[in-house]
Amino acid sequence: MPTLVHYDVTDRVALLTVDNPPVNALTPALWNAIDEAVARGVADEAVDGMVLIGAGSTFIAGADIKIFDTLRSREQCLERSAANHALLARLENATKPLVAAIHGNALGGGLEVAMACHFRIAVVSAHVGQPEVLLGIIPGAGGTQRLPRLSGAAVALEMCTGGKPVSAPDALRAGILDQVVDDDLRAGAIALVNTRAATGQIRRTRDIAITPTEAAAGLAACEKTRAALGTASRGSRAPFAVVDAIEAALTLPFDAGSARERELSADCILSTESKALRHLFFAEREVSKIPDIPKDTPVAEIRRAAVVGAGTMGAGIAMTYANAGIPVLLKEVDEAALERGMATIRRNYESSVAKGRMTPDALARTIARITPTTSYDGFDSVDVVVEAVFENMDLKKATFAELAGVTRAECLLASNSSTLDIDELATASGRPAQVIGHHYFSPANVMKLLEIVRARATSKEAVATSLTLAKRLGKVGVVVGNCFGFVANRMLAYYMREAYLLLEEGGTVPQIDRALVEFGFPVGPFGMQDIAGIDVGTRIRQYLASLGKTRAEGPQSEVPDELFALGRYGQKTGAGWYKYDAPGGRARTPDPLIDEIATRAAARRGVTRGPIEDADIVARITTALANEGARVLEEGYALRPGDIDVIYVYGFGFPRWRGGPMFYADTVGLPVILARVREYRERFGDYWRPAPLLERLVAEGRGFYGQAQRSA
Ligand code: 3H9
Repeated sequence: MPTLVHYDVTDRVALLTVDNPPVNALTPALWNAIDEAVARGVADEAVDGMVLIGAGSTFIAGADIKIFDTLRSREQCLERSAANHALLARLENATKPLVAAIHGNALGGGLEVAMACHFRIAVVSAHVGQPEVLLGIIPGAGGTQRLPRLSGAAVALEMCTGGKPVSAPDALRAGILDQVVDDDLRAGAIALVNTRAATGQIRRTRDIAITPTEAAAGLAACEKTRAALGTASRGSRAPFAVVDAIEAALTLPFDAGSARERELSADCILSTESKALRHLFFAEREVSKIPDIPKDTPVAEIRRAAVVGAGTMGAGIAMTYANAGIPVLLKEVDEAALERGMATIRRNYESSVAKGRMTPDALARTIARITPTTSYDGFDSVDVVVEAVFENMDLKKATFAELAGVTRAECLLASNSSTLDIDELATASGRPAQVIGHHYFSPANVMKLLEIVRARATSKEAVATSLTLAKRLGKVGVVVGNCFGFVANRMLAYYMREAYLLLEEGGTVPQIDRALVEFGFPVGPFGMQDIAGIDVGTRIRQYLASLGKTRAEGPQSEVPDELFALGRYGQKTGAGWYKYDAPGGRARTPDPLIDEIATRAAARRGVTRGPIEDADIVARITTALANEGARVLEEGYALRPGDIDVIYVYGFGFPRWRGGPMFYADTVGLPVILARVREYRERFGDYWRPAPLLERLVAEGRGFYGQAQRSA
């Protein structure tokens, strides 16, 4: 068994060094080891005080998140948190000064342990936080009771409901820390123990009194936070539980408040919301692990980049590189197109400055990293080129052939295509090992998803480089296979097919959008398409039709093509699925014309329109996603169900707290999903074919994540 807490005595101070790589997460064994080390320090006559410090890159980053899966009942949760509370009370009751020395992060249970110590010192670069709410839980080891006593209720509410860590200097100002040092943390902590030990000082956070005035202000802050959460945290329960627990800190003695925290915490741990968020925590980290690409695969350094095409996507991609500090050439065919692209970029940055998100200096520095050009000059010194020209195979092939001639042999050649075959582009380049898809989502400088499309001949180095680059660009890179639409848009075609058909069957645009927004999407399918542009989808449909193909099996609604024919492309033309106050405007109103068009389209297909329940809308759309997701998985275009979940959460705003379309399907139950697919097949036709993987999992009584599934 490795030693989880090392015990060394220096200058009559016991250094208790937590050593549980990679992030010193609190497992039950580590909790016990800390308990024992503190007890040893108290009993050690050669010791006047103790420092709790972390080995490696961080203090304690919180409870081991995997542990929550082992807690199956309320009783188990209550028992575990009562044990943790008791342990922290023992630390706090230590009769010699105990100092937490923080570097890296003190998060969740890590900050809770630190707050049970008598004093806290940190290096200036450290951060402290209570991010539990991002996992659908609340601080469950006294954080909701100790933090308001140190920082006041307002700061505690902000930290615990938002989950964002605060810097050491801010934490010092808020009273969470007692001292911040520039460098030698260990020496600073030992000195702090010695001064406190010399004067016999011990400060127990639990004993800090909350005055009636502070309590009244805190209760008002609780009400205000609840009201703000009412609109901001749709469907998410944990932030409200946090407020309830902090309210208990303000109104009850410490032990009673702690008991309330334990109850609220237990309910959250067992919630589906928390299971979904915990699943995503690990799924997001799993996406960068590719089974046949070892960790030590060489990764090219990206010092300079180029983007070809300064349309909406190209401009956004250039901004992404510039924001990450990477100089980027932005190429267009002529000065006019280039100037349009640069104007978009300038407008975007200026709007960030106007909103206070960027300083004018930063704007100047960042935009200076983008060099507009109409030639390939300088392409021989870039490490990556992203092709973002018009979605046309011949044009893209010609571009790749040119790029191979003007770049160095090792330069990565990435295509931002959302639909075209990357293998064809790879062949056209004559350098297939370097060719890969980098599929950004609009707006490219904002959306965090990057689909990394691995074509037949793409080298392992190109994939590994792309994953590392994605992180540097602030994106979540997910490696997918080279099928039509890749993973995100291939599944989206089924989502949109159902949205159009539901409209023809009698749903309305505002109703379908509202049902999906109430489910948790930030925007419904029609609102989303009005933003992206109805013309984009129609052009892809037309291109496919010319090849004798369709995006999704089943009936192709003619309604979107009719809107296209009317010049209703969405927000940009002032009308699409909705009417807008002006071209480019956002204030929208429903348009009765859509119902007329849908009624005619339904009549042509012999569909009788009638009322549809919101629940049926959600069921149809989420079932379509899960069924197609199962096919994508079985065909190997996504490596794991979690990859699909991450794609949908980051690419399309699938509600995080539902875990993504595959996790959500498991929570509904795959037998229920399969029964729906079969029912839809009866009602609508054979295009509703159950995915073989779905049928097999149901037959085996398993879910996408391997767990047992209840029967329908
Ligand atoms: C809590 O504390 C509840 C308490 O209130 C109640 C207590 C009873 N557990 O992110 P990285 C793994 S809830 C298990 O890539 P970075 C992670 O999976 C917890 N594993 O590194 C990865 O593994 P792998 C509250 C964890 O440098 C590896 O460590 N705390 C945990 O980009 C490296 O992680 C949090 O929510 C964990 N707690 O970022 C903090 N943390 O290499 C969660 C990390 O196999 N953690 N791992 O893929 C983080 O925010 C980031 O990991 C951190 C480092 C900022 C610390």
